[in-house]
Amino acid sequence: MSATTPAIRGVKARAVVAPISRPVKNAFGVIEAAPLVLIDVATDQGITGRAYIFAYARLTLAPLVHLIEEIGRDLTGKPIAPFDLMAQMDAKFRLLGWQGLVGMAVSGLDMAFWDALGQAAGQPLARLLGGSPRPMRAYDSYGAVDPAADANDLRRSLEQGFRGIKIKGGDGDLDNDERVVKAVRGLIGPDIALMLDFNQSLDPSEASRRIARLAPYDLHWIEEPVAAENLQGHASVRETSPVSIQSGENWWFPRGFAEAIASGASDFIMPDLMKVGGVTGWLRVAGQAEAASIPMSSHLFAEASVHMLAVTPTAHWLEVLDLARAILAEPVEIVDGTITARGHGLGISWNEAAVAKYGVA
Ligand code: SMN
Ligand code: MG
Repeated sequence: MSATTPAIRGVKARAVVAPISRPVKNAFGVIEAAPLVLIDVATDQGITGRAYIFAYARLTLAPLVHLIEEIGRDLTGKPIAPFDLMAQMDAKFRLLGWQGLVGMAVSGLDMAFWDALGQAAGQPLARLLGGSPRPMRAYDSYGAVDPAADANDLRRSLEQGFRGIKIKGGDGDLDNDERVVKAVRGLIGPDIALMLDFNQSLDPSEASRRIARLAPYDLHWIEEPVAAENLQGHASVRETSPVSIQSGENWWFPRGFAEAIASGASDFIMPDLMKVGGVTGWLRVAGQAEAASIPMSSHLFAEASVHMLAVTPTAHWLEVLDLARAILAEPVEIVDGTITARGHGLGISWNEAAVAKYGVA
C-alpha cells in the first residue's frame, strides 16, 4: 500500500463482442452478444485500474473507444482523486451535457479510477469506501422467456439459489404477457420474487391496463413501464399500480435521480453504473435513496455493483445478467443466490486470450 496517490500514466480502451450464455430478447429486439469496451488506466505506481462498459450496439464501440482514450489523454499526469476528476470532466462537458456516449465514457473512466485506488490500497472497493463485503442477494435476469423452452434454465436458476427472477414483457400483447407470467409463476412457485421489465415500451394508460391484469401473479416490481424520460408518466402509472414500480437504468447522473425522485416516478430505483456517473455518481444517488427511503438495486455490471450495494444504505437486489463472463479472468461467482464483493478495487481482470479472440477493431 502506497502513501501517495497514484497518477494517471495513460488510458487504453479496447472493443470486444463477447458471447453471452442466453440471448436477451426485449420489447425492441434481441441482444445476441455483448459489445463491451474494456478500459485500462495505467498509473505511475505500476497498478492498472480496470472497468468495462456495455456499448449496447457494435456501432457505438469505436466512438466510445475514441472518447475514453481522448478524455484519458487530457487527464494524463493527474492524481487519481475521482471527485476532483469528476469535477474537471463536469466542467469540460458542461455545455454538452451528460446524456449519451460522453456520460458512458466518463462513468467508465470513473469506475477504473476507483478500481486503481482500491488496488493501491490493497482493499476491495467496498472496504475502501467504508463498508464491508457481504453476500448480496441477487436475482437472475432473463430476456423475454418461452416458458416451455426456458423451463430448464429457470430450474437451474433456482438450483443456484436465486430468490428472484426477472423476465421481459411488452414484446407482444397483454395476453402474451399474461400467458408467460402465469407459466413462470407456476414454474418458480409462490416464494420466489418475480420481476417484469417492460423496457419503456408502453404508454401510461396501456401500462396501467397491463399491470392491473398481471397483478394477481404477485409481481415484485414492474420495471420501466413507460419511456424513461417520461417522469410524469411513471408517476401516473405508479399512482394506481398495485405493484411497485422500478426504474433508473436510463436516468443520467445524480441530477437525473433527483428529478425522478422529486417527481415521485418510482417506488424503487436501479442506477446503472455506466449511466449514473460511475462509482462517484452512485455514491451520490445512494445518499438520495437513503434520504427518501427508496430501496436501491443495481443494473448490469454485477462485479462492480456488488461493491456499491455493500455501501448503499437501502440496498435491495443485485442484478445478474452476465455480459462479461466470457472475457473476465474471474467471472462472478454465485453462492446460494448471492454474490460477495471480492478482490482489490473492483476485482476485475481480463482473460487476455478471450479478449484477443473476441476483440474487434
Ligand atoms: C437490460 C438492459 C440492457 C441490456 C440487457 C438488459 C434490462 C435490464 O433493461 O433491466 O436488465
Ligand atoms: Mg431493465
